[in-house]
Amino acid sequence: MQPYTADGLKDEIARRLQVDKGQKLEEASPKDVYYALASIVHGEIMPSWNKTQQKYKDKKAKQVYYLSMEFLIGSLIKSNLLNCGMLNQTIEALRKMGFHPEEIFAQEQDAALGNGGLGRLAACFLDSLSSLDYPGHGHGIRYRYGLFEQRIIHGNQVELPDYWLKDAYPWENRKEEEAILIHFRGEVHMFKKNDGSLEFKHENTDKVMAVPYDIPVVGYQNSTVNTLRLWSAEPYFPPEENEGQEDDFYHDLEHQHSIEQITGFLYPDDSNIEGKELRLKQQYFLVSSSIQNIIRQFKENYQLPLSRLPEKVVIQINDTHPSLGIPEMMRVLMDEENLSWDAAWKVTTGAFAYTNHTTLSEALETWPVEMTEGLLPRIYMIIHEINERFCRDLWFNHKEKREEIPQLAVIADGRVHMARLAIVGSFSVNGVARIHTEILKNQEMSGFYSLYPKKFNNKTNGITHRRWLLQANPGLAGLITDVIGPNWIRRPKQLISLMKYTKDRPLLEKFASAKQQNKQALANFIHQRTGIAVDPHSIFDVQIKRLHEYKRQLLNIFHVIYLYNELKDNPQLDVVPRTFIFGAKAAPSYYLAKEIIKLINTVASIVNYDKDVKDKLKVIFLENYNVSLAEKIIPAADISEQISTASKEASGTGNMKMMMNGALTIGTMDGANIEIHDLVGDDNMFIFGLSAEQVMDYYRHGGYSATDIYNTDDRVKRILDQLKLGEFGSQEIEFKDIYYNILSHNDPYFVLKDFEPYMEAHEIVERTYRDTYSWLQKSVTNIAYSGKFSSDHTIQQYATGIWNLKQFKEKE
Ligand code: 26Q
Repeated sequence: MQPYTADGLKDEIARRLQVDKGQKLEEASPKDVYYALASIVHGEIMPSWNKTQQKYKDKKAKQVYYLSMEFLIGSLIKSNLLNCGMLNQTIEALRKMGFHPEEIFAQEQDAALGNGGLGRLAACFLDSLSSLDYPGHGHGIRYRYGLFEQRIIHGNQVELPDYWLKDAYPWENRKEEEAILIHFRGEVHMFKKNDGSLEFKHENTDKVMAVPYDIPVVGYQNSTVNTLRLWSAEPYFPPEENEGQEDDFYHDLEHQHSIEQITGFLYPDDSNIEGKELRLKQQYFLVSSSIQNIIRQFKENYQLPLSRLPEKVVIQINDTHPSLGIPEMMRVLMDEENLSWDAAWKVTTGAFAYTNHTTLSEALETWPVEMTEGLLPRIYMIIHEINERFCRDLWFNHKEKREEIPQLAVIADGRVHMARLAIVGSFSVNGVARIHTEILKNQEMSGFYSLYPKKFNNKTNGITHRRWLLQANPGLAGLITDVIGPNWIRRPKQLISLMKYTKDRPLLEKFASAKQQNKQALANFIHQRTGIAVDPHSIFDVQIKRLHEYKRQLLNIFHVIYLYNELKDNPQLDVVPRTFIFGAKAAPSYYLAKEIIKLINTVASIVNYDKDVKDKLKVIFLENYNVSLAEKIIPAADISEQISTASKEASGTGNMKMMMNGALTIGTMDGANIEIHDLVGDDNMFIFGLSAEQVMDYYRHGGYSATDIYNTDDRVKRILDQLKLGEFGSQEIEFKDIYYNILSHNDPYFVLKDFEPYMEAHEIVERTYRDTYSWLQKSVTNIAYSGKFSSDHTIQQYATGIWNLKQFKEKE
């Protein structure tokens, strides 16, 4: 890519404004400048993009396709500039032009095409694939509406539509000529062919066009540009029916509308999922487009028989959401390419690999047989056959499994079990953190593990250190480079060299000052957004993630209420000032989660204006938590709250982001917290609470009574009574449902059970913070060990352990 100087860039922006819009620089709005800049960057990316794709073709490289219903990519302008090596010049050019660079960058709408961890993971993986020169692409859906925008009104979450495509999206290229036809409903007819084999014809179908929009995925200063291909649903007009249809105008409009609905919006829930038919349509739409596309490209580019597809193609499915890709590949290979069942099965199971992201039973996908069969009759036949053959194999070849067949069958209780389909149809099944994979193997999926022990493997999640450190925290990143040189940027594990400096006091001061600047910036932002002045020298205690009972934001706010009560009783109490920062969206239909949001906001509205606790305690709920907001909060965090009920959080990735930015974790032994603990130990994080084994034991044998704790711990009783009696806010605002959920449902997430150890852990946090020097040592230790959680490392593990994929480093 051609390096621009700041002046060159400035001239080019001015020239584009003139040529494209007839504008002088003085007349240009921040949005005009953003578009001019994005078009320059896109122009820079284009040649490398074409070259990369041509190289893959010429060299017949093996490629990985990451299929996901979600890609939470956020904003791309800064990361594209960074990866093209243009970020510093751009910042300088914009300043010279009299603009605030961040204001220009903020013109881009976040692409919120995901709910949370799973979607963001997919985005980090794409960044690492390109940055490590792996031939790897994403396939997803171009939702017209992304995850809802959250407003907090009188403490309540209100959802607004996220019409992110209102203004043109500068990074996408529509590829109409590569559109693919998708079939729903219709009838399947069976014929006997001359050789005696059966032929299936799927007829009278509802047809939908899948039109791809390609977004470049730019590697970090390496000229590799892969593709994120997002599919959009459009009506299909058969060539012969193009004219003379005026009669049906309104009928056609209605039809068109119902088709465009398929890619209309992202479903906003990530647990307690409802089996809505439109969601199933979306899933099949994604996999049918992607699989047909993959097979078409394989035939065009490789000149190999389809039996050899697994040598050149591997398909990773992000949870079970794309698991219909398995029967879809069978369909294409048999019905369109004339492979036998056995040959098609060998190809399919050689190409698919499945990642599981949850053990929560509410979040495991199953679809009613009637719905599946009605919408996808041919696909259902194939799933049925997969199930028959699988169950027959169990019956005849695994006699010890006969009794377990109902728990293993792909179709059971009138439903299709997607995780079972994914396991049976894939050569690899992985969990996303060590403990999560162990739970899959030994509990949730033990029946399958004993059947296919070699399929199961762990791939601990990771995050891209380029976005989450280099780009989001330039102050800290610059300091690190000053200390250990720039090699950590390409080799993040080299952050470990920082361990040589943990006793260097003057240097630790510099780390402190980098953090302080970020805290000041966040304090300014909070003031501008909420009107509340927070003390930038207080401990910034951060919990940012989707709102879920198992993530236990409730435990956090109970701690806040406890501190508040203490300060009310004794306003002179000597405490280190704290600012509790929350960001969380609740699924719109998740009542209790919304009540917890209301509670946090209600507590905030009392605490923040109470003179007795002034300067000692602040509670900030930042609305509309998204990728861009995360980039502002994470660099400023002192404490990272990772307090899920042990065994429930598959991995977590926010924990890694905050660690990499020098925050200390307070957390349970759950998900990737355990692997953070492996690295930094008890001295450098605050572990508390029940272990996963204890939690699972309680579930199995009972034995814990929430009421006992309520009756014996005065602090707990006081808090719960305050909720019940409406002591927070007015009498109208009371939190009886939270109260009863804990006491009548026996506290299913062990909030009361872990209350005491959590309070103790927070006391240790406070004591540790008072010793600035020791705190800084721990902070730098966390940064030093965080390189292992770069998604570069994770992707290397996928590439060698599952995909058998080679880095494609071919010099021009
Ligand atoms: C499924 C069917 C119908 C509607 C919605 C869904 C659906 C959508 C999203 C189900 C689940 C999700 C998202 C799950 C998720 O984000 N899981 C998180 O994945 C992270 C990456 O592996 C982990 O770090 C987190 O621990 C896990 O909670």
